[in-house]
Amino acid sequence: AIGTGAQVEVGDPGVITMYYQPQVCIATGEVVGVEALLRWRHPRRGMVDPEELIRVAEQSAVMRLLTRRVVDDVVTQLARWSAAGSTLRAALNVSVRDLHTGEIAEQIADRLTRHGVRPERLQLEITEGALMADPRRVLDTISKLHRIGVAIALDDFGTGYSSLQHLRRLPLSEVKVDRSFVLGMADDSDDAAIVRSMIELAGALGLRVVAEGVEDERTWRLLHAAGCDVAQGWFFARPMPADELTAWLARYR
Ligand code: G
Ligand code: G
Ligand code: NA
Ligand code: MN
Repeated sequence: AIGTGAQVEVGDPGVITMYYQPQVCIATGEVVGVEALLRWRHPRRGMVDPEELIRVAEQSAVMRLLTRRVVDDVVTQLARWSAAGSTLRAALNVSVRDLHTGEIAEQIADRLTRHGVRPERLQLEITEGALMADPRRVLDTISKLHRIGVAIALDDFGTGYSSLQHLRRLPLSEVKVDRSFVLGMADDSDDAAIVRSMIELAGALGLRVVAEGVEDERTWRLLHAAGCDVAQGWFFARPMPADELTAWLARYR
């Protein structure tokens, strides 16, 4: 019972933190934003793949708590960057189930107001899988966020349940070309052709295009030539804790 001092031995659960990976404007070389990525450092297992953590969390109420924590951390971080004079934007990932209720929209609105962060500085990355599960409710939640000014990005574009309908029906500002295509484009002319078509299509629809998984200069040059807007990948930096990012930004250029 509570108050007896007895505790269930669950072991050290480790630490969950947010890492941030820079996104670079291809035309100017400027850092325009960051993607927030969850990291779980386990005392015995080391860094656990976030996909594994999320897969497990999604089967229970833990995902809801995890997402609340991510929103809190990212908005708090945006407020800190603002206070330091930075206009950096941050994107966060949400899982399918997070979008099935309006709760996340309310939480985000509340945190932005509380921290005095402008909604335009925040972006939500959603995957097409989320849209398949319950398109109406997901669209409802996304529209709520869009109305308050939060930007929406379609993540992993080109994989899974890709439908060009999503590009039309959703209030998107950005598509992220899946890294599987970007990783291949320097060596595989099919991948390069697919990436170029995606850039052209998104551009024609007025959407910003981000290429993720940019690992080398050749890929960067190909994206530049193709008119891609933003690049993200190890060529610039790996995801890192906020304090390391501050130091990295100071060194960059
Ligand atoms: O960070 P990579 O480093 O390994 O991320 C692996 C996967 O985990 C990606 O598909 C990414 O979208 C997902 N992911 C990372 N951080 C978060 C998060 O905070 N929330 C959710 N829902 N997914 C995340
Ligand atoms: O949300 P999404 O699945 O798009 O998550 C981005 C994933 O891509 C994260 O797991 C991140 O660690 C990973 N990533 C970021 N940059 C690179 C890169 O240059 N190469 C590879 N292979 N992975 C990357
Ligand atoms: Na993402
Ligand atoms: Mn992605």
